Amino acid sequence: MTEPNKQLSQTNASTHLDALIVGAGFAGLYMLHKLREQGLTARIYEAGSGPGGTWFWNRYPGARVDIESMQYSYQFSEELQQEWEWSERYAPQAELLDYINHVVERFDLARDIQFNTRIDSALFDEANNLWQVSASNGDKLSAKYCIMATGCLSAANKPDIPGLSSFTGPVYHTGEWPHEAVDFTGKRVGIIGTGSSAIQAIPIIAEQADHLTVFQRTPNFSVPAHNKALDPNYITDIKQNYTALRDRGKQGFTAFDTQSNEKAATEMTAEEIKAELNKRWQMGGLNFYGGFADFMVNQETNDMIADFVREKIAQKVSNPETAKLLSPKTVFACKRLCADTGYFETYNRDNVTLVDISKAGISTITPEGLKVGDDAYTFNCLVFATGFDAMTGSLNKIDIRGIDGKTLKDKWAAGPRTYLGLCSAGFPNLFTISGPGSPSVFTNMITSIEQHVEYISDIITYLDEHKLSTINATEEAEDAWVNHVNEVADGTLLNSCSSWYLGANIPGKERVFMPYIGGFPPYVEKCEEVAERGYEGFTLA
Ligand code: NA7
Repeated sequence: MTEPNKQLSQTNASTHLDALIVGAGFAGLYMLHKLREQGLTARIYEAGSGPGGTWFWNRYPGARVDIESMQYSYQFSEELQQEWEWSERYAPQAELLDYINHVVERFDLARDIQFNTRIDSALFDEANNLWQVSASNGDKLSAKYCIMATGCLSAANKPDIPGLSSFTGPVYHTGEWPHEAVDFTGKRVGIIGTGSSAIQAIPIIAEQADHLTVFQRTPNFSVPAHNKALDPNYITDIKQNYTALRDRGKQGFTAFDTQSNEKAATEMTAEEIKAELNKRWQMGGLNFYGGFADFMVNQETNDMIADFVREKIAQKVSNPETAKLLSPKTVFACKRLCADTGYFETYNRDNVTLVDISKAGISTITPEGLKVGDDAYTFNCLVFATGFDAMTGSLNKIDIRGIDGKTLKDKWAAGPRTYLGLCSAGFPNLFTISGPGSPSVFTNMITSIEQHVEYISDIITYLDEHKLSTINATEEAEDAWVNHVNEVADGTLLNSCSSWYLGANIPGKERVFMPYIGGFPPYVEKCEEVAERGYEGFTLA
């Protein structure tokens, strides 16, 4: 370990750190704070010009979190959770960014963050047990630990459609939205994609634009968010009992409190089922997941929920043909459930057109629009709401080489392989926060991030206390974990469609269910068991 609390005043060539952290989102920021508390030298490298990760980049109209703000926040600091005031049930992007900036200031984090700089490569130096790292600004660093806090949904998916460069108007991607407000007033807009981002953006763009054309490949299930201003009494009540809410959250499958019904639909009467569906629809948002314990594994239950949502869509959309096109045919929640504000109703507007591209596909982008088969559509602005190369995209952009110079990208060519979503065999002292193979996107990300950060921090303390240099997952433990992750996914209905969970949205990407879908509590239990057994499944040297 280097000198305790030694701070790096500025970046320079050949800096040595105890830990290098990549990414200044929720994960990287808490990791930095935690390691500093341990007396380690740590520094974040961040590609963006500010902190925030997802909430720094996704500034599209309507961007907001789909987990209730009172739960989608850090819980490591009681003072922080008491002092921060959320204004809405689901915080909008700007407020989330304010919160993140407040955290940065409160814990004095900015002095150890290098913004506007990408990490290009991280090579494990076996002779010295150090990571040798190069950054886009020319910095060369060595670090004992390399911590990838690169996010699950941070590498934008930009489909390579012929003719794109010929388009004469502005082109936007929801995940890389400009910092200045984009005004669509009087414009004709085309938007590709109907996932969560599009479902949030479409109602707002439709209100501004002269005309909006939505190009849909696959319709998505969406339930009303029922967003609203938060009642101060409600906030006070939660703050007085915050620990209880957080505990309930951590005991739940998704690591947030959905007031879940523990019963499977098969254990309920027809009246109880009807009442539960109506109750969940009224609650709105991702609380909908908490309705029936068996919705991911029982086809009949899943069909019944799917039919209920399809009926709601039919009631909301006046044109039956449009309603049919907007009705998903897949398993309910096979793609991540969306939470909307007036999404389906937007298609009742005269200035909105839905175009089905599931059969013909977009053949070419033209200077004034695009073509689907032989049909031409014209617009002045084009929005890609086409999502992300999830879970592995950002890691694969970095040249990461472990023992014997093997690259992580090659190792993961047939799908990511990790032990607990934290480490990959052959890459000692390299950690991924909420990496593939961890519950991550199936949970409240902030709670999962905190669990990972604290776990990594404990590992580092353990290594220091036992005067050990490296921790490396064994191939056997990794194989067993990968098999377990696959088995759990295979036992559900969720690998039946082309979702980003499977990497199926990216041409050429291996189809492997990437997140761990066994639930937050069993995952934490497994991590604790591993630690109690002296980090079973890892080689400590
Ligand atoms: P998503 O959910 O991956 O949605 C992307 C959308 O873009 C989806 O409708 C895709 O259709 C569509 N898409 C992607 N590539 C193409 C091409 N090449 N042509 C036409 N349409 C395409 O991304 P979001 O940003 O909305 O949300 C990501 C997550 O962020 C979300 O799940 C929440 O967790 C928050 P497809 O379904 O692949 O047919």
